[in-house]
Amino acid sequence: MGRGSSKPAPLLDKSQRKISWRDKPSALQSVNNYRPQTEDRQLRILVCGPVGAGKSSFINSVQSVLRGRMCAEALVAPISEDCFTKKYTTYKIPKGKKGEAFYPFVLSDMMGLKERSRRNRKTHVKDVKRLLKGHVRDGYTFNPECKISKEDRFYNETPTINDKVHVLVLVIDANRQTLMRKEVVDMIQDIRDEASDLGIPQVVVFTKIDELCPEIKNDVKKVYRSRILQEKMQQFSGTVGFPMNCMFAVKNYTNTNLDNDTDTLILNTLKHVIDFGDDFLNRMVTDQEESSIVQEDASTVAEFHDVQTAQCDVQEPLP
Ligand SMILES: Nc1nc2c(ncn2[C@@H]2O[C@H](COP(=O)(O)OP(=O)(O)OP(=O)(O)O)[C@@H](O)[C@H]2O)c(=O)[nH]1
Ligand SMILES: [Mg+2]
Repeated sequence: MGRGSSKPAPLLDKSQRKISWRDKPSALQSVNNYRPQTEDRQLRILVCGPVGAGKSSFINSVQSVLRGRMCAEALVAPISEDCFTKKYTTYKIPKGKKGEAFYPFVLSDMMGLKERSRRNRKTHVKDVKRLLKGHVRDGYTFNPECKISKEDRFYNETPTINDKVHVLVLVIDANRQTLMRKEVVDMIQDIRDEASDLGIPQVVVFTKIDELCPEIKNDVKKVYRSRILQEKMQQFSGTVGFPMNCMFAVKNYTNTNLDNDTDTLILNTLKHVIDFGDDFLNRMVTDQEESSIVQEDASTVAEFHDVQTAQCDVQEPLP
């Protein structure tokens, strides 16, 4: 608190998160070292959230950090554009210079949530539900008027574990979260409920923190010391019922050059997202393996039963 002033200081004494700002190489290394427990498995991160919150920019930022150069594969809205992303698109990130291999996680981008009619909102939530279960193929264009039908060529009747979503990232504009319309908050809660029913972990990523206060704009390392950001997170946590330890903040790359601190913050967030998703992916794989063992056991019992019945059929009648 400043002397003689009732206004609280913009910075908290202590950072609310531990981030090794000087150790970007080990943050990068830990993302580079990530491998799902089972080979051929791919971790799917679904990036969801209100229109214009910075979803596509977040995907580009993650790509930029991992590739060490600015990437703009996911098209980003010019400031005035509303609902810019309309297609469900999954981004793979090449690993290594020659692009021969990819990271074992993908980021899926989708149309933003906005305050439409009640019917349109319900449609959107139904689409997200199908996305979470892996029923929507890449390239699907969202239609607010009707959910994807089972006859649609982008409908996937038999999703594999890799098609399903393993972690849901809710991207929220830190400057607008309190202005979010009730309809959008309701949609977020409905989507959360769907994800929770499926056991999918959820993470919130606050964006545009550089516009939130001059302290962060001047030095992104102050992010978790910013009083206003902490307040925003707490408000959001209260409104939407999100635990604080599942909430993170990033400054997306817009038109700036890459810098170590912004990279470190994005990597730190990404690592948490991967960890949450990986726990769920492993659980899914274990459940699937167990259910296939149960199925195998059941068919072994059935085969044994068939053999016994056949043996009984050929037994000589007792004298
Ligand atoms: N200053 C600042 N601007 C950002 C940040 N993230 C995104 N933006 C800007 O916000 C605008 C919207 O970004 P997008 O990434 O297109 O947002 P979106 O959520 O994908 O938008 P829709 O696809 O329309 O739902 C763009 O003009 C971005 O440059 C950020 O962290 N800081
Ligand atoms: Mg977008």
